[in-house]
Amino acid sequence: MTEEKLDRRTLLKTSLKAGLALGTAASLPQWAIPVLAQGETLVPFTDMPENYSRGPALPGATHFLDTRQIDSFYSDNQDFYVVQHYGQPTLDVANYKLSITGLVDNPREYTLADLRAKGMFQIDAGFECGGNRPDNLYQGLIGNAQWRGVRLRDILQEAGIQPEGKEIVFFGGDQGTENIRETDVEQSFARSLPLEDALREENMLAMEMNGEPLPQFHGRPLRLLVPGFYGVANVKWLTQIHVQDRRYMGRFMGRDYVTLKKEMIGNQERWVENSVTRIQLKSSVVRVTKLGAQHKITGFALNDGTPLRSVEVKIDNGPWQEATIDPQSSKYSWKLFSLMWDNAAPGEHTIVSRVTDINGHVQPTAEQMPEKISRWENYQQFPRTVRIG
Ligand SMILES: Nc1nc2c(c(=O)[nH]1)N[C@H]1C(S)=C(S)[C@@H](COP(=O)(O)O)O[C@H]1N2
Ligand SMILES: [Mo]
Repeated sequence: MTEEKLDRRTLLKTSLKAGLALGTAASLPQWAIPVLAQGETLVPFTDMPENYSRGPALPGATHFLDTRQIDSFYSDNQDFYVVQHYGQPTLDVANYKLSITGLVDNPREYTLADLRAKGMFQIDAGFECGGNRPDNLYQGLIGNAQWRGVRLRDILQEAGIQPEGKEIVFFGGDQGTENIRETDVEQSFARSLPLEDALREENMLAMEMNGEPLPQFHGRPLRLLVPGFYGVANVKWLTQIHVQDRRYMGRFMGRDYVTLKKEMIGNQERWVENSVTRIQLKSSVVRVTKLGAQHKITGFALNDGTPLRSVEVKIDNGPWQEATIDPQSSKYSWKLFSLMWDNAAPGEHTIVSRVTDINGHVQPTAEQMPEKISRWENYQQFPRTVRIG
C-alpha cells in the first residue's frame, strides 16, 4: 500500500460514502477536515483498518476522535468526545437552578446569573474516559479544551459545610432505571468527591467551553470539571450538590467505573476495587505525517497534573529519543509531543511512546501493568505500526 493522501477531497468522498449530507467545502464540519500543512500527508497506521473513519457527534450517541487528526492544542467543540450513560437531557436554561442541600449552614438555589456574579476563572484541561483504550478506539475518548466558570470552592464555602459534612455528591439532570437487588429504581447520574478533593481550587462549575456556552452534548448549561480526573468525575447537566456524612455508593462510584486489580496490601497480595479517579500517567502516538522526505511523529500525554520529566519515542529497536512537548501545555491540559523522524526507511515500523513524571514514574508496558480485571484505566504503552511507502 502506498501512502494514503487524506486530503479534503478524499475525506469528502469517504464522508459521502458514509451517507452524510455535506454542503460545500466551506461548510464542512471541523471534524472532517484533517489539518495538514501544504504538501503534508498522513502516513497510514497498519494497526488500523485501511478505511478507518468515524462520523460526526450525533444526539444521544457516543462520539470519539479520530486521533490521527489531533494536531491542535484545543479540541474542536464539535469533535470533543462525548459519553453519557442516561442520554442527554435538555435542561430549561432560562429557569435553570442549581441547588445546594444537605449538611450545609445555608442551603440555597443559584441561578446562572447568581453563579456568574461570583466571578469566573478559566483553565485548560484535557481528560479521557476511564474506558478509553488503544484497541478499536485508538484512544479516541479524549479531548482538551479551555473551560470557564465559577470556582466550586467559593460555592461550597458560601454554603458553609457543617463539621459532619464529609462527602460532596454531584447529581446530573439525566436519569435512568437501574436494577439493584432485583428491584428497578430511578437513578440520576451522580458522582461524589471527598471534601478535601472537592475543595481543590482548580475545580470548576463550568459554563463555557473554548469560548462558547457549554454545548448541549457537554452538559448545558453547567457541568463540574475536576482537572486531573478521568472524565466520569465531570458531571454534566449538573442540577444539585449535596453534602453528606458518608461515602456515596451509586453505580458510577460503587459498581461501575470501578477497577479491580491486584495490589500488595501490607505484605499480603489482594484483589482491590477502587473507583476511577485521578488520571494515570499515559501517552500514545496518534499521528505520523510526511512532508517532503521528513517524517514527524505526534502524540499526547495525559496525567493527573503531576509535572512531567519527559516523553520519549522508540522506533523499532532503536534508542528512546526525547520528544518535544508543545509549549502551550499547562498543568492539567493534555501535552502534545512530537519527534522529527529522520531517514525513515521504506517498510513497516513499530513506534511507541512512554512518559515519565518528575517523581520518576514511567508509563508501563502492557506486560508491566498490574494484573487487572475491568476495562477501566488503560494506560499501558501503545506500540503502533506504520508503513513507509
Ligand atoms: N450527567 C452526566 N455526566 C456525565 C456522564 C453522564 O452519563 N451523565 N458521563 C461521564 C463520563 S463517563 C464521561 S467520560 C464524561 C464525558 O464528558 P464529555 O461527553 O463532555 O466528553 O462525562 C461524564 N459526565
Ligand atoms: Mo467515561
